[in-house]
Amino acid sequence: MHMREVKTIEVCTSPELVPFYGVEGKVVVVVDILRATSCMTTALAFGMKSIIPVATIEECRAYKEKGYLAAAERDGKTVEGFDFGNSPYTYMDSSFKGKKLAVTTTNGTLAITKSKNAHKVIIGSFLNLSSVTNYLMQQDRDVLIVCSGWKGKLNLEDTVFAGAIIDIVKDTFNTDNDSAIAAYALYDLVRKDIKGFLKKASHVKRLKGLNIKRDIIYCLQVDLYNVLPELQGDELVAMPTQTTHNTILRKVASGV
Ligand code: 3SL
Repeated sequence: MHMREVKTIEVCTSPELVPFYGVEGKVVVVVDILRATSCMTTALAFGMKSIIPVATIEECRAYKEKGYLAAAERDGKTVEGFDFGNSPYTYMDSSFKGKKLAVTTTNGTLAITKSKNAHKVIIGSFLNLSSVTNYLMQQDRDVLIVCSGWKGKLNLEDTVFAGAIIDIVKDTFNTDNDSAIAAYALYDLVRKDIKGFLKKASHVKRLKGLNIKRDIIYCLQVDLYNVLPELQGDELVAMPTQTTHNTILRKVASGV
């Protein structure tokens, strides 16, 4: 009898490296803890109907001109001419229920568009960690975690989060990918004080410089939402999720 080989999990530390991994046939988890994927998770949790991630400001402006809600961020700031930037607090508002949002961000939406040929693209953040890991453990595909990083470079917060995913799913996946091994080792090293460790992160310093401290604290909370954003065509929508695994929740929350 032919047995399927054990599923593999890899970590790609920058959108620029996606072509070296390839996404075809895989489940890709796109991660931009600060703040794009945390923001998307929040918006869908609060009832936004769908989110259209686009790589460029021009594409986003075209959606705005067609009457969509549109959010654009570059270097942490709201782009002139747009109503919204990239703060999750913007979307904690029931008036967005049933609406469609187009969004472009410095790194996160680029990571999504570069991953779009995958079997599935889902969106991961600490805010929906268990929804993501429950899904990964139940499906039968190899997984690539695509970290958005910062302008082509690795960042600490996405790498630590990739390690947190691996910590939970490691019994159902194999990996011989050095980035995945490194992400898990980093997570394991800092798991007891992730917030303290991430004070060193360049983007934490950048956001603090812009006086955006409350977003950082918010985005590092674990499992606020049982929501699984998935890319369907050009739009991210919330998929039904499995029941949350409370033991896993407690274990990870104590480290964050
Ligand atoms: O790069 C991105 O996609 C953003 O998340 C960056 S920021 O947190 O909005 O500055």
